[in-house]
Amino acid sequence: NSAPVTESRTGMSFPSILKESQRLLGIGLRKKAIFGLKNIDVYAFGVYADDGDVKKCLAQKHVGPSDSELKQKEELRDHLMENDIRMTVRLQIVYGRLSIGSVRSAFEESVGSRLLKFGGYDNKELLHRFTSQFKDDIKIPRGSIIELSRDHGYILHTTIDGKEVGSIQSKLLCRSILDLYIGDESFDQKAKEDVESNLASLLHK
Ligand code: DAO
Ligand code: DAO
Ligand code: DAO
Repeated sequence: NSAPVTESRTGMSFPSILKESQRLLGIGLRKKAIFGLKNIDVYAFGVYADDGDVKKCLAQKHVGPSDSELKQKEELRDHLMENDIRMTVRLQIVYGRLSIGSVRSAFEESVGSRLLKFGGYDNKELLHRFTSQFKDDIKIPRGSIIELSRDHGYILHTTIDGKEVGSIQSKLLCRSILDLYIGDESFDQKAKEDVESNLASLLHK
């Protein structure tokens, strides 16, 4: 079935198939506390993976039959994040007043914490050099669509409203970005659980 799926809290609608072969596996919501007071809904996100790549990869994956169902699901999710599977995280902006400065600092904080977690990589200067490329004149009003796509060879492509703004080859960066959305401390537990259930059902097909 190919009907779009709506994120219930924001009403943002996600196509069930992207780039012809990437299937929607989970959706979630990124919130942010501002001034330690109020939680704003920043964007809704959808996580996609290439069907063929996933099937090939799951076919090679041996899940311990004696492991609990939960453990099996976690293993599948880890496997998805670690391997050379084409994936996309699609962000649909909800908060209409994002400044590029706040995007830079959120990026440095969230992505920075994961680079440290997976790479032991704590180069603030480099991160800052990277985010300084987010030009002040970029506009991301409500409804803007940012896609972060991992291509074969661990190349991360970033597009805003369909226009490529950059690409970088780094397994560590791809892993770090995916961890924000479907890792153990995902922005939204529901997205992570959706992905686990969908992978498990693909495995048992
Ligand atoms: O602009 O003052 C403000 C508050 C908004 C903070 C939101 C930060 C979240 C940014 C991540 C966006 C990535 C597209
Ligand atoms: O929500 O903290 C977060 C992570 C946001 C990652 C978004 C990357 C956006 C990169 C393009 C921005 C260009 C202004
Ligand atoms: O991938 O093994 C590697 C090398 C590490 C490169 C990390 C680059 C991170 C720099 C910040 C970029 C944020 C997009």
